[in-house]
Amino acid sequence: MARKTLNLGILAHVDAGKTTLTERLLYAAGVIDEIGSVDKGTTQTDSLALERQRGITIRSAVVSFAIDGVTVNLIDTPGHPDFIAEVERVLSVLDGAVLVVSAVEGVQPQTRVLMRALQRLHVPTLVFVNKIDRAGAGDERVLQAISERLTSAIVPLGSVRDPGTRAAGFAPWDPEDAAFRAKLAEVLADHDDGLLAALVDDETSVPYSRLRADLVLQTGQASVHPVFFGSALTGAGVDSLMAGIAELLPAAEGDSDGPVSGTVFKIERGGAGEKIAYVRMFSGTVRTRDRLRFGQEVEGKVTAIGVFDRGSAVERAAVFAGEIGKLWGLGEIQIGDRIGQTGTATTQHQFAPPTLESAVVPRDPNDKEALRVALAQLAEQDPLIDVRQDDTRQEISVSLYGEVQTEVIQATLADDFGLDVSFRETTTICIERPVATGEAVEILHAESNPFPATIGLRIDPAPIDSGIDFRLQVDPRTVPMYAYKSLERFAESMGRYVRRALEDGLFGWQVTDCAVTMTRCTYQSPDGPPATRGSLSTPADFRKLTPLVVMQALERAGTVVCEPVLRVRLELPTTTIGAVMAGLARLGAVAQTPSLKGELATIETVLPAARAQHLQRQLPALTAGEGVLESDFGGYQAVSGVPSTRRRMPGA
Ligand SMILES: Nc1nc2c(ncn2[C@@H]2O[C@H](COP(=O)(O)OP(=O)(O)OP(=O)(O)O)[C@@H](O)[C@H]2O)c(=O)[nH]1
Ligand SMILES: [Mg+2]
Repeated sequence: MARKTLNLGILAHVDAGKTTLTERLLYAAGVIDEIGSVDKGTTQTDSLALERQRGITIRSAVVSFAIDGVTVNLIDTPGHPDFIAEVERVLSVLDGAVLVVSAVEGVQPQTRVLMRALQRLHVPTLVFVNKIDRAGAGDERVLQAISERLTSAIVPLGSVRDPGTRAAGFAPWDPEDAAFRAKLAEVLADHDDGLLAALVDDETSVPYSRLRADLVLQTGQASVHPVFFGSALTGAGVDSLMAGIAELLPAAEGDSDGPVSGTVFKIERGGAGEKIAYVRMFSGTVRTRDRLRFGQEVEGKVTAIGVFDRGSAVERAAVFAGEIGKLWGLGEIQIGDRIGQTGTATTQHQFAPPTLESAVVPRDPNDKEALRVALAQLAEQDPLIDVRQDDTRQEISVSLYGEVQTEVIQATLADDFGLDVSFRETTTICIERPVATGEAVEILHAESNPFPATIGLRIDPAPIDSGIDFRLQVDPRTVPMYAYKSLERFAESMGRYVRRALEDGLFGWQVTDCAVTMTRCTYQSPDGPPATRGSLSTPADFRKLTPLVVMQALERAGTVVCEPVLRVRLELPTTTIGAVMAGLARLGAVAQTPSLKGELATIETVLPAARAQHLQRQLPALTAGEGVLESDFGGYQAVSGVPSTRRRMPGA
């Protein structure tokens, strides 16, 4: 029997109603008999104690339901920007998404960030305009905002009655409705020349069945986004959305007999502290007792499998292509690992990285080791917190997105690990970019070289956002093949050593946006060239020598420290333009000329992340409480003045 699975993400700005909608969908599908509430802490997907206390989602959670013979694995994600990494980890495993927009608040900053990511990855996406029951709910106004600020390739599939009241409802358009058909045809024709030609010929000649089939096709290609309206609270419109999910989003196609391939997108610990890996299978079948390869040449044996089926995961003997499985027994597995093959999935980040860091200090100094272990476990679930040990200060620091995440880490350490900690003041995480070309070499047997190997490296500046590119430019005969087996393995290992060395630049920051070329290589062996004296060169020698050469090359290249900046968009009453422009000038921001629309002005500017926070705090005073600030990660810009060095001062 062919299994059909749809892995569906629910994404939105914080509080738009994702978890409530998830609950509604489970109820509509008959998985639960009673609808839980976020406010009472009784939903299926906000299952962590902290989520229930705070009424917000912190971790992505999977639940499933069946509809028209398709198993839908629904992934409820957090909307708070501090937890954007949770969304990032699931993006690569989705077959489709529902983007929830509040009918009251409309398109919000995070809505845009998420939609852009979904579009970049071509994830078929339906839009659900939620909360039509709430006072102030709009329909046309929200459609207008979606079309202007998210995408114009939208087709509302129905209309709202009595918005803003408990009786608010949604009715799908009648296929015979001429205005609906015209709108549908118009949007579809944008991506379908055949349809366009047929329409130009005779608009009425295209049967509705063809338009609908085209809608399914183009939704599946993520070129058109059907829009539904409803209320997760009252249930209005939820049946239409359910039907839309089944009809319009493409279920996974994967070959269960093919080679094993899957991606690990979530790690959690079970009741006994055992590691559980959530894997989305793209191809092949994994059975209990199978030995799997993953990560950097690691192997493990699967001891148990859970597969999502009508609600939560149930124990099964195998997980097939297309499905999401929970795997037990793989002690060393990490988020981002691909199973069935080695190497991690391409880590093309879709969202901004954390831009803050802070030292975590246990109140009881004797808890240092316990804290290290606890943070290592949290980092399994969220690698971006990037736990670092600062040896000079004897402190541990983590990367952070913001205050809410800091509070959550603090509470988790207290609740789950019994550790009472405080965070030092957060500081901005900068990066370093090389400014020129720098080259260095350490020669085998040279006085300055403590290791039996020759390594020559050249570092060149590379385009912004290109990351680190490593390549070999050496005679293959000079490569210690006996130790690395193949040229590819050598290149892969050297690339890894180089990347590790570049984590700490001249000012202590991650070095990026550079091309590193290995220009010289020699090894020492009893037989091969250049067989002379001493011991065999080992991989450890190449690994240890690399950072020395990298640092020398980097010193010659020089680096510039760059800080994270935000693109800021301010909306304010025209009467306050003068005050706001003066405020921006005080923060050293160069603002574009305000654009005016009636009583409202929009000002756009770019500000260092730290200063954007000041602006946010001053805005109410500058605009009589009327100003709205939206910000977006704008990459990194060279700091003006004295470059900051990563804090390594003696302990405070
Ligand atoms: N009136 C009304 N309230 C809603 C609706 N959907 C959700 N809410 C309320 O909005 C609040 C947020 O709902 P959640 O479901 O937690 O929103 P969320 O998108 O999951 O939030 P995060 O996961 O924290 O980003 C809760 O108080 C819900 O009761 C709706 O359709 N109508
Ligand atoms: Mg939620």
